[in-house]
Amino acid sequence: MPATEALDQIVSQARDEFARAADPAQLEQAKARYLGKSGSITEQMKGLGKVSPDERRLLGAAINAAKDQIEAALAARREALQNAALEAQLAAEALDVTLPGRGRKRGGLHPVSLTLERIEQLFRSIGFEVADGPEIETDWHNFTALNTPENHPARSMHDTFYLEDAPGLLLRTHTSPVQIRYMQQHAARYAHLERMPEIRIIAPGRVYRVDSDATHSPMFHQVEGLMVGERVSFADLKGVVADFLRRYFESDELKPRFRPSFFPFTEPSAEIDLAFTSGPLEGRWLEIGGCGVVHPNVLRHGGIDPERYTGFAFGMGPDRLTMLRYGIADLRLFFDGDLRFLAQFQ
Ligand code: 2U9
Repeated sequence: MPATEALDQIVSQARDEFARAADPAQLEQAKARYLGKSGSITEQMKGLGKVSPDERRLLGAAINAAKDQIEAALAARREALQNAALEAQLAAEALDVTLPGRGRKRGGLHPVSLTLERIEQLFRSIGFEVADGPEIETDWHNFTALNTPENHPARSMHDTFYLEDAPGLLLRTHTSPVQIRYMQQHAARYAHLERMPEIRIIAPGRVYRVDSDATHSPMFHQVEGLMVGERVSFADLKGVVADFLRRYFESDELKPRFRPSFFPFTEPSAEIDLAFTSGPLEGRWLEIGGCGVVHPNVLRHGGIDPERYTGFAFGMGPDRLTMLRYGIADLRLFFDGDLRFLAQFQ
């Protein structure tokens, strides 16, 4: 075969192979077979030494022309593969810039948080401080200090969540232990004074009981109040609670009722009921909470002399207060986390 024909064949073979290369790696391998150290073109070059000078000039020019053609084909295929890769990447990462944005919705407070803030504000305005404490409590702070006897049903596993691996610890069943801790600190802090300043606090927060249905959740909220001082009486309690309810419901059209009851930590004790004298809830008595004069044993556990100081305490359910204020029938709506419900309070 004449040398130029052989070169034409090599060029057309190279073009075919480059076209078949599906990716840059395959293309580089094909290139080596023609332009590499022992590639076809290189082999042709080596043969030049064996021919006469005249022939060498002609053949050399022909080989160089073939090499140029192969290099051009290689460059064209390289560019084609690069373009294809770019197209594929663009297709895979395609963005529809005409889609509407997702936006960023404004968050808001949970309805029960709104109620707690409102309660705190109302009590601050009459000189009460807001106190808090741990949700994991000792049996002593939650029950013993509150005059709750060893055999009281509230202490049973059916009513209280106990910590399995920590004897003596439980999830607080009321916020009362906050008041015990506060009394102890307050009594110690002012022990040097002739007379202890009055205690006026509320303790809002989460509490836990083994209970779950339409009106009970294993976690719910409580706000308790405590006032201790010389000559603090049940009359003060009635005034503070009645005033709070009128301001909370923004209505003078309501009647609070103090119905005799029993709690281990207060004596005497009362349930707080409420009736509206107008509006959709008119005439029905609603249970709002409990209250009483702090039991002498409880004051003693708080480090306070019950011969000298007296106090009142009350407890209310902010979940219940929120339901009444907004007319909500099912407590579980508060804890399901459904934004369609929760967003209505913003
Ligand atoms: C101390 C002393 C006494 C707080 C009180 C109640 C009555 C009461 C309920 C309200 C709604 C529980 O969450 S609820 O179901 N609370 O009935 N709470 S007297 O008495 C105290 C608190 C602290 C040191």
